[in-house]
Amino acid sequence: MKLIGSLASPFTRKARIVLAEKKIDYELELDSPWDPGTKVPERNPLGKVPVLVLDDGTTLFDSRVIVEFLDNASPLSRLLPPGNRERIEVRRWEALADGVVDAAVLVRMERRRQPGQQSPEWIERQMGKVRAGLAAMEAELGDKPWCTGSAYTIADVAVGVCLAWLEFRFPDLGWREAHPRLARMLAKLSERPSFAETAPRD
Ligand SMILES: N[C@@H](CCC(=O)N[C@@H](CS)C(=O)NCC(=O)O)C(=O)O
Repeated sequence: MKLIGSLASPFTRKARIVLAEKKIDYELELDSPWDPGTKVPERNPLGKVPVLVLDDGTTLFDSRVIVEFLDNASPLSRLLPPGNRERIEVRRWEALADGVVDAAVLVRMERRRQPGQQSPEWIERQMGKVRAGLAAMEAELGDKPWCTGSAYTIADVAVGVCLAWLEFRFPDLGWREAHPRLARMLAKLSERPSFAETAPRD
């Protein structure tokens, strides 16, 4: 199978980490949807990465669909628990972490516009979501080793990707001081080969 995405994309990284954790062979095709010559819209009508292309040509998106497919494709290192309540708790964490990234991406895009065209209100609205999401993750993590307890799941992958990407794109945010538990968790995650090998870069 082939994964299409960019090395800077947090959602592509989520899929790459899952592929590494589950030891699934794949080809990585680099394509940024922001490049003028991008072929991403031919694979995903939404023009977003990641896209997973299966051997029969089927295209899968978005990252949550890809993660679920991959988790079921191999029994190794299950990242989604089978029980309904447990699985939904994990997916809720993933939605929270992905939502923080979505809001931060909107801030980044707004800041790329001409200064006179930027909306400070819009930026502040999205930054409010980033701050509220981080606060919720810090509180809900508590003293647990992983997001939902003792098992490492896609929740931890999504939170780690979110935190590392904020550090990559918003180095002045300074989230670590107010979120020491999240900071400890990112340090622990960064030691995993799946994270170390996929650190975001341009
Ligand atoms: N919900 C999607 C979000 C994917 C997404 O926003 N990808 C970004 C790169 S990180 C993208 O391709 N943006 C291009 C665009 O919005 O046109 C997922 O989980 O895969």
